[in-house]
Amino acid sequence: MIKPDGVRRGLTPEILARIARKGYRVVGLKQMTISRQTAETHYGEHKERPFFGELVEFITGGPVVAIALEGEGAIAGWRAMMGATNPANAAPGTIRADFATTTGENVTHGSDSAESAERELGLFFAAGELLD
Ligand code: DAT
Ligand code: MG
Repeated sequence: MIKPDGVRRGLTPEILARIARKGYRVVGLKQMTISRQTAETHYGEHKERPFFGELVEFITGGPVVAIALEGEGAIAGWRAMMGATNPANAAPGTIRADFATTTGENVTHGSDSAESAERELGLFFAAGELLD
């Protein structure tokens, strides 16, 4: 997902270009504004954390671009392309190192496991919106 800061800053084409260069196939793509309820479900694992309220405000605060990627090792590979959660710790050349300065607004999201990917794809896409 391209988060609201990335969309607002016009980074969508740059990020899609990186995905294309890497070779992942885009099987779903849509710009959308996430409801509060969907955001709270999406980030449910963090609901006891002190930053949860801010996180939900941020992610619902403007349109995001939800992207369903397909490819060998795409889950770990996309997380590697994003870099560490805190941009200060992200390796040079990663999206978060190149485009972000704060953990709270770190430009992109990526599912962290097959189970999360399945759950998150279900939150953001209806079955008919994904290519076979
Ligand atoms: P990731 O997005 O790398 O999977 P995460 O699941 O630990 O990281 O956290 C989800 C998001 O929550 C993260 O992208 C930004 C925000 N976040 C995490 N830790 C934070 C912190 N200490 N302060 C503020 N926001 C934080
Ligand atoms: Mg996470």
